[in-house]
Amino acid sequence: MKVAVNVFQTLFSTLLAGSLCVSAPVLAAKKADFYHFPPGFLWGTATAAYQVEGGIQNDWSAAGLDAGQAADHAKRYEEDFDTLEKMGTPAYRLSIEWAKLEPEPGKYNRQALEEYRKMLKSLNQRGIQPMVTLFHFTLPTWFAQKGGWTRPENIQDFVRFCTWASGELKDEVHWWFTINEPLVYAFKSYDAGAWPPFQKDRNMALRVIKHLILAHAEAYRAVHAQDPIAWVGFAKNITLLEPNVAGNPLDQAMTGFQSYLFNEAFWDAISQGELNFSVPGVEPIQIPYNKNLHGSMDFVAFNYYTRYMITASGAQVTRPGVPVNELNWEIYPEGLLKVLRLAHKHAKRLHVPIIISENGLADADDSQRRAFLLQHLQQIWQGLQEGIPVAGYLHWSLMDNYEWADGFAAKFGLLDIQRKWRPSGLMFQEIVKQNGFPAAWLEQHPLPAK
Ligand code: IFM
Repeated sequence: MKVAVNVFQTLFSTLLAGSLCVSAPVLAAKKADFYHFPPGFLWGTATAAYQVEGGIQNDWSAAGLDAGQAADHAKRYEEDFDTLEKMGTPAYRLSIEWAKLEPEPGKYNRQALEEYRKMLKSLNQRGIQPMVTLFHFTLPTWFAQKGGWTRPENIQDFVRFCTWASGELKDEVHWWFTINEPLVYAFKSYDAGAWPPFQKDRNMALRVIKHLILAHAEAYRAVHAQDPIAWVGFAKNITLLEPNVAGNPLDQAMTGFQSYLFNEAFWDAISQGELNFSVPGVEPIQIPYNKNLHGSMDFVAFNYYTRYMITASGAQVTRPGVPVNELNWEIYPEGLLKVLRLAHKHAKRLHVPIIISENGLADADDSQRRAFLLQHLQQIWQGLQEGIPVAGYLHWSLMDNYEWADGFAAKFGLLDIQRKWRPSGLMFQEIVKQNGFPAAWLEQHPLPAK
């Protein structure tokens, strides 16, 4: 394991050295015959426990959003890891289910722990680096019942869990993500009322964001206390937000505000160690300087899926006629490069590398996924040419799974739920093998309209 970490450190040093030589100016898009990625690039796929494992009881199942057997991964993980080995990906991002591991406050389920240890060992034995998320949208019911993330005093429960889990699993895991997509979670659960606990209270959503920032900082320190050389970060969803009418100052102002709140505030809080966010009409988020928060990320990780256009009223819209996936999310590969440049601003402050911790689309008949993959990878390659230190790309997802409130209808897998490889899965395997792809593939796989 330590060897793998050192290899990675070398890759980072090389990437970071490159990023210092090529400073911020945006270079003209380059053309290549073959899009080569750097040696040691971390290719991988990503999943989350509740979406794939099956048989989990937590706040979602208690609320009637039961994933049931999900993708049955708890029973089929060896077969799934055989698939990962065939795919040749050196990394795999998964989550461990807090509700399973700590069914009652402070009482840990050793059997569940040993099962995860077996899974993680199996990945390591295959030479696949596990990257483990500690909170990926789902909670133990006892934690949800005591107010979840709405109460600052509950943060300590999460920190206790992180201390225990990272201490127990530190021989198998060197990559930790404290939290997945904190802003998506806060707004879906407390503003849109679409996810448990189905509240519609914007001030509460902002309070939850504040508590998640503080929880991340404490969890980051807790994991480092167990394993000082671990890589610890969190996965931020970055949806590119742009003014609906480019020259309209009201659209621009609203975009600036939303973009700061949704995309940058969390990163800023970490790189500055404090946050003062206030706009009229909603509760401010105020975090005075906190040394545990300051610098609490060893890599900048983001999940990129789509872009929304912002109107003066704050609506997030998709322009008619643009290519979309089955969930009506715009397919906008150029947005990935824009987001990489934004992430680079924050990564540079802390001198850390960047990982694309999720990217993918819902595409049941796999007619768009190959073009999507190639076009997004081309943008990453361009970012690398600009000196942006991108260390890895994790595709969401390995196999079709439970897509939250959309259930099983949205199919994000490189494999389907029966584990049949889709053509895009085979293409990803080839890309990983060649550590890149011929430019001709881009022409051979144009993006079809849906
Ligand atoms: O399925 C989700 C995942 O849990 C978090 N990121 C976005 C994915 C697709 O919606």
